[in-house]
Amino acid sequence: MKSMLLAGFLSLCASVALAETRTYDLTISQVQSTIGGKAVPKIAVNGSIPGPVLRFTEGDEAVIRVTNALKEPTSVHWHGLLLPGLMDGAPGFNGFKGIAPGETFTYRFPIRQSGTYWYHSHSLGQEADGLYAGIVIDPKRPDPIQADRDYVVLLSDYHQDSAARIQANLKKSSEYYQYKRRTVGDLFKDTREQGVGKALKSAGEWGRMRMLPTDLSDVTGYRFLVNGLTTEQNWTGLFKPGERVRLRLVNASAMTMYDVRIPGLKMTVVAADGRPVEPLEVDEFRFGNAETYDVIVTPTEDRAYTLAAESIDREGFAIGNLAPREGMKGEIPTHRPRAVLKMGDMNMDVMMRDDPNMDMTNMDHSSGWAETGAPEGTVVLDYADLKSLTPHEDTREPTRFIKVVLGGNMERYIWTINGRTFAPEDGIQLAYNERVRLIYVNETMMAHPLHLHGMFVQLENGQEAARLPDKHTVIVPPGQTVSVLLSANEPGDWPYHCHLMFHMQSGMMTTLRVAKPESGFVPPAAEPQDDHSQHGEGHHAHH
Ligand SMILES: [Cu+2]
Repeated sequence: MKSMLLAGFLSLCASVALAETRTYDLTISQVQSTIGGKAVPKIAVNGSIPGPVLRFTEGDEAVIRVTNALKEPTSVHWHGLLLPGLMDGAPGFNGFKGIAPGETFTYRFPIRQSGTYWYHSHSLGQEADGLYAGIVIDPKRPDPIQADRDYVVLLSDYHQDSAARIQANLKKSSEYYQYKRRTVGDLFKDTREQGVGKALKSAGEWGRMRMLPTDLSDVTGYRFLVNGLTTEQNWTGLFKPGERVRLRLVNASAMTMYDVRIPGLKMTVVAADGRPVEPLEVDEFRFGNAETYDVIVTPTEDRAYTLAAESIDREGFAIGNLAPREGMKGEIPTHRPRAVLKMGDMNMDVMMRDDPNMDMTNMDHSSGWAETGAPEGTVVLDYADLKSLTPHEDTREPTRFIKVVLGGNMERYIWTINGRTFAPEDGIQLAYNERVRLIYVNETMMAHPLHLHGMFVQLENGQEAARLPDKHTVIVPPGQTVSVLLSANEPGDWPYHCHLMFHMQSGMMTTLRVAKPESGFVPPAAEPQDDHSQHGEGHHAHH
């Protein structure tokens, strides 16, 4: 017995000795940025926007010393990483108080995973003002994804207005940045095309939802950057024809989703949110805020290929290049038409609840949001196609079903979860290791990328239970219902929020609490599956 204990102790020492400590020093400071032409104050990490890419190997001990050179508190959150709550870096959660001006906070945690992730501030509007960068973690074992070149491609949206100013403007009027909103003229045009009853009905419905039919985005005026560079500054990933190039795409934008394509190249998606998936060949994909995708491309010609990420409101492109030599530029694609939201983007259940006699049989139930404008024959990545490369160990049936209702009031620019804006005392309480189904019901006409800290959820996308894709951020399309499974195996108080910066700041955030194993917390008795109609195929039901 004693010798077994000793052997165990020695092997523990050996594994500790093998783990390498990777230390980084990051200083957060204000800089004058001239990206938009005129100098405006922005927030940088070690003087740059984005900050330095942090690299680790699975099994490393991460030591990251963050010094705050701002005049306000700051924080750094490691997006998608599995770690102890205190190290997650969200002020007000798990005893983390933020980093006061002049202070240094040392983050220290073991690296338990591999893949593409990123980090950003979780204080005030600092993330939108520039505090973001990539994280790359190599697997301990040889990487199943082999490539000749490996680039982080981080997309961000850059505004002349500070985050504080944008937030104040939206509070004044949610339409402050809406230059392309629907007008009365549009309504009369619809009336001619659709008949009076139908057009008025849809205008009335939109009015009651306090949403505008063109709510693809609520902030405009952005310049879109690739690794901090404008289109003119031309970020370039070099290749030799025939090489396999791995692109680690990170959407670090505050308020922008994109349709991403590289005309002339197929993209093979090999990882989503850092987790390997069965390789999938696509022409383009829709990219939600805070998501990451790893793709492999194999350019064979001796020419520049344009990496084009078009904002879904068609305001602009983030443009980069893959090229055999520096200074080459591919063609910039023309903009696709801006989609207009339709009846199918409204939550039918809410409408039926409000007006059970409403006849919806003659209405157009298609979704404007889903219309990418891609030419016919284009293969667009569908969430339903994502399949985990490795099987999950935990495939238990969930014993509880919890609704997470996303709501909003555009008149007051308030965004809610389960009818409430963020309050520290609210939240969802789970027992340790409980298996639950979270049912996301989007009652608004905007898509919300919902992010859970500290754990991955498994997206119920129709794949077999063991192969559901892991996600840290899930786009919930307008008016639709999406369900995910969660094994609550990371104790802590985890922020759970929309990753559109100004939605989170306007209330669309709550806490998901996972009890400690020793707490003895017992979850409420398993509920009957009364919400069955709400999950799985819920969003196909009306098509
Ligand atoms: Cu949102």
